[in-house]
Amino acid sequence: MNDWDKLVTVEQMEEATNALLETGKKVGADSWQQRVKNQTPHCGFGEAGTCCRICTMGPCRITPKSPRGICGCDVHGIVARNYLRFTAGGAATHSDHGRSICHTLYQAKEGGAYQVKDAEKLTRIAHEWGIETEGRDIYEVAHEVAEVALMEYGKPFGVQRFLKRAPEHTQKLWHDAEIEPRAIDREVSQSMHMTHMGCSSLPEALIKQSLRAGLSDGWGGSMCGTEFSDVLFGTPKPVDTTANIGVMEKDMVNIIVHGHDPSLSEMVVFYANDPEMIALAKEQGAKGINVAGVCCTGNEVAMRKGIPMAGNFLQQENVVLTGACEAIVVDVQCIFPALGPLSKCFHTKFITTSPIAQMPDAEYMRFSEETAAENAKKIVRTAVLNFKNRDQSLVNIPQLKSKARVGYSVEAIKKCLDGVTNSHVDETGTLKPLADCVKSGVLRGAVAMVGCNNPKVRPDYAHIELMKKLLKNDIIVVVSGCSAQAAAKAGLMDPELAPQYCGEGLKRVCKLVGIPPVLHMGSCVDISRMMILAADLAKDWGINISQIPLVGCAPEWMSEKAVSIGNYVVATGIDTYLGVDPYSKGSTEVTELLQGETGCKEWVEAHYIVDTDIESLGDKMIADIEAKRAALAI
Ligand code: MSK
Repeated sequence: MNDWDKLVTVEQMEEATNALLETGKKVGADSWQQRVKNQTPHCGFGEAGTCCRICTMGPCRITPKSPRGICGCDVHGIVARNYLRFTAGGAATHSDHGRSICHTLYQAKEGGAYQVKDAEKLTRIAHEWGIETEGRDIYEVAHEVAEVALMEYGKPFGVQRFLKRAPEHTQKLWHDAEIEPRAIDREVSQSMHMTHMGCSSLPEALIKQSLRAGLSDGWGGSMCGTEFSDVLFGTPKPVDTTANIGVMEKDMVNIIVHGHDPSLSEMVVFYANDPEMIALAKEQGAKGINVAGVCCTGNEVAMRKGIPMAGNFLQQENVVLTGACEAIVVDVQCIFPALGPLSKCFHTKFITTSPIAQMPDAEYMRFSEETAAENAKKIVRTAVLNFKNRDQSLVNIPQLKSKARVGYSVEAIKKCLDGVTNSHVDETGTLKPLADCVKSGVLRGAVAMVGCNNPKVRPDYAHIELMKKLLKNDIIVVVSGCSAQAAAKAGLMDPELAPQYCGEGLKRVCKLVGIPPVLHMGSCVDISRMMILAADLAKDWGINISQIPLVGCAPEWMSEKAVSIGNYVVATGIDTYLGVDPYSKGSTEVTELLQGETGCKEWVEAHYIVDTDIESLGDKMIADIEAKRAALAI
C-alpha cells in the first residue's frame, strides 16, 4: 500500500533493491553492487587523471619519480588532455542524439509515423533562422529547418546559430575568450586533434577547448535535440504521472523503454495503445500493456505522455529483477551491457535497436525512422507474446510508487507564471514574475540539479538530501536526467506532498502557481532548456547570467556527457557544484583553471566547486546564492 503523505526514503528504496537482489541470487544473476566490489579499489592514476595512453610509447603514469611521460608531457598537460577527451566524448554523444532528431524531423510528413506536433515552435525557430514560412506547407518548412540544423554540424564557416539566444554580455565573453563553438562536429574533431600525440599540452588551451566543445553541445547539438523533439512530439506541459519501481504492473505486459532518443519510445508507446496489441495481450492472459521508462527515455515520455518512470540509472537492473519485465527496449546511452546476461536469468527480452548501441546477449531489432511504425509494432508484439513465458514464482514488484507532476519546459514555466500574474506580453511570455520573487526574497534563488547516479555516492541520497535542504531554504530546484527521477521517486514532484518540505516563501509560491517545488525539465539533452531559462531570466531581469542567484549541481554524475554538460553550464556563467571529482585532481594547474579564481572564472565568470561531502556541498551552494544576492543588494 502507498502512503501518499510521506516522502519515499532512500532507505525504503534500498530495502526494495535488497529484496530484488535476493531474487537475483536465486537465478544466479550478477549485479552492479557485486561488480563494484570486484572493481574496488579503483586505479589511483586513473582517478587522478595522471595516466596517459594516447600513444603506444607508454602507457605513461606520472609519479614523483617519473614527472614526465616519454614524450616529455608533464602532469598538467596529461590531466588537461584527458579532461578534453572526456568532454569530447560527451559532446559527441549528446550532439549525435540531436542529429538523429534532426533526421527524424526531416522524415516527418502529413499522415506519416512522425508529424509536426508543435507548428508554432517550428515557425518560431524558422523565423529565428531567417527561413521563409509565409504561405508554405508546414512540412516544407520542417524539412528546410531540419537541413539547416544538420548543416550546423559541419558548416565550414561561422558559429552556432543558437548562440544568439544568449544575452549579449555572454556572447561577448564567448567571443573574447575565443570559445564560440563553430560547427558541432568540428569542435569534437578539433578536441581529438588537439589531444593527439604531439599537439597541445598547454592546460589553458585544452581547458578552453573543453568549454568550447561543451558549448557546441549545450548551445548546439543538445539544443537541436530538445527543440526538434518538441516540434515532433510536442513541447512538454504539466502532466501527472507516477514514479519508482512500483509502477510495474503484476497483471500486465510490462515494456520498459530505456536510453535517450524519443523517436523509438514515442512509437513504442503509440503501439502499446493499439487496440490490436491490447487484444493480443488479453489473449495471452494479461490485463493490458504497461509501458514505463528508465533513464532519459523515461523522462522524455513522462514529460510528453505521462508515462510512469520505473527508475533511474542504477535501477535499470531492478526492473528486470522484478521478474515481471517482458521486454527492456533500449536505444542509446547509459545502458548497462549487464542487461544482456541478466535478462537471460529471467524471461525478459533485452531488445537493442540502434547500430550505435549493440550488445551481446541481446535481440537486435534495428529501428530506423523510415520504418519506425513496423519496427515498433514488431517490438511491442514480441513483448506481448513473451508474457506467457513469465515465471510467476519469481515475480516481486516492490510497492514503492510516488505521484509526480512533470513537464516543465521553459514555455510551460512561463505559462504557469502568466496564469498567476496575467502579465502575458507576447507569444513567448516572460520570466519577470520569477525575477520579482527572487528580488523580493520570497525565493532566495534557484539550483539546477542534474546528472546521473554513481556507486561512488550512495545512490539517490545526494540528490534527495540536497533537494530537501535547498527547499527548506526557499531555493527552488529545477532538475533533469536521473536527478529528476530521484526527485520523482521520492515524492518531491508531488504538488500536494512536497510543499510541506519547503520554507514559507517557496511554499507560498508553489501554492500560488500550482507547481511542485522541484520542476522536471526533462532529459540530459534538455539541460539546454535550463540554459534558455537562465538566458531569458537574465534578459528579463536586466543583469548578467553570472549575477543571478542560481547555481548548477551534479552530485552523483558519472558520464562523459556530464562533463560536457558541466563545461557548457560553467561557460554559460553558472557556478557548478560536483559531488564526484572529474579525474582532474592530479594537476594543480588544471584544478586551478577549473575551480580557482583564474581560468574559467576569468573567462566566463563561473567555475566548478568539487566537494564529495554532500552536506558541505549544499552549504556552499546556499552560501554562493546568498553571496550573489548580497552583490545585487537584494
Ligand atoms: S540518463 S547521462 S545516467 S542523467 Fe540521461 Fe541518467 Fe546520467 Fe545517463
